[in-house]
Amino acid sequence: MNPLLHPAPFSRDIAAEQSKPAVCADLPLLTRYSGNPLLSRQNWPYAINSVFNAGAVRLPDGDTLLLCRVEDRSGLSHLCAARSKNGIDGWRIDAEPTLMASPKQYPEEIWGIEDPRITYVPELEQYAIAYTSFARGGPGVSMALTKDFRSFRRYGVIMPPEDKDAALLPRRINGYWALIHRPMTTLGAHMWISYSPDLQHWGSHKVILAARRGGWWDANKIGLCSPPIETAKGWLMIYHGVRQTASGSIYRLGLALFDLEHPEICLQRGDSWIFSPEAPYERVGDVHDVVFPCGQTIGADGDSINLYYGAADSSVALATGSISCLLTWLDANSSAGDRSEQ
Ligand code: BMA
Repeated sequence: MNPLLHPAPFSRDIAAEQSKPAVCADLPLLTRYSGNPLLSRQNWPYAINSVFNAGAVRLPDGDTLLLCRVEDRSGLSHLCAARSKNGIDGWRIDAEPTLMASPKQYPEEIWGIEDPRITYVPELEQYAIAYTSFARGGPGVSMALTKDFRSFRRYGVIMPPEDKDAALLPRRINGYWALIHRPMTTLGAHMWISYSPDLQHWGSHKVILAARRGGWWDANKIGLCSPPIETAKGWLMIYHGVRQTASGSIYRLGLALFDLEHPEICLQRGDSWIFSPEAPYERVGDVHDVVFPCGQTIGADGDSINLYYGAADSSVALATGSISCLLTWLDANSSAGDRSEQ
């Protein structure tokens, strides 16, 4: 097993957490890289409109791979891989799209594919990519498996429209694969979990985190950001909340923690957001006031994280943080469980 792909043993996380609780209880928890944005239209080897919302993974050779959502000049999106030795600069971008929509085979992708979340699955020795496929019925969740980000086994739509913001957990839960996703239902835009014996057939659907109501920062619409991180305390989840205002939406980030063996149980949910559009490249772009992570990598210490996020639907940016700090902050700033009824 490649240690770069997996957090270090839990004991090390806990040790780090105990050594810095006072500092971690305060914001900011995520620090913007001073050279942001990392990637934008100008960096691309072919003509595009924008690049944003990238899935992320550390490859066995230590490289960071970003699978970026690229919007071409027809307005439709495809996925394109960029690789870097240090996850910061020196990006080597595929000369052509890495994964294109295939509408002949998958008509539900007729308007493109978007927002990939990558999970390395040790049992399969492959990466599972959950992405949004877009067509007349609206956005749905599709899945593909790959070993190398060069060839892909496509599963097609696994959650029909309207659904998006999905990621697979890296291991089975009680014998079943588990997918977090965000269907739009008559109940609203809440996060659900579904289980499958084979990655193709899904059931046992349950709401795991509901959008709050009224004046909350995460009222009415929430969704998963990067794939949940397994820690000794539970699955740590970064999610986005969408605030509707008179001048448009604001996409901000919050934290929640879920039970390791029963991930439908929310153990903690932060009351305030932890990251919000502030920098010019987050506030102004094709869609103003958006921070939208789809991936992170974890350092060799098992604690430091590089969070890669789309900024204003126009570029890819980086913020760094520490898993133990995020957990410590949750301890100090959450109500028990889910306060969505409040
Ligand atoms: C969401 C998704 C994201 C996008 C965000 C802001 O609904 O479509 O791809 O970044 O809106 O436009």
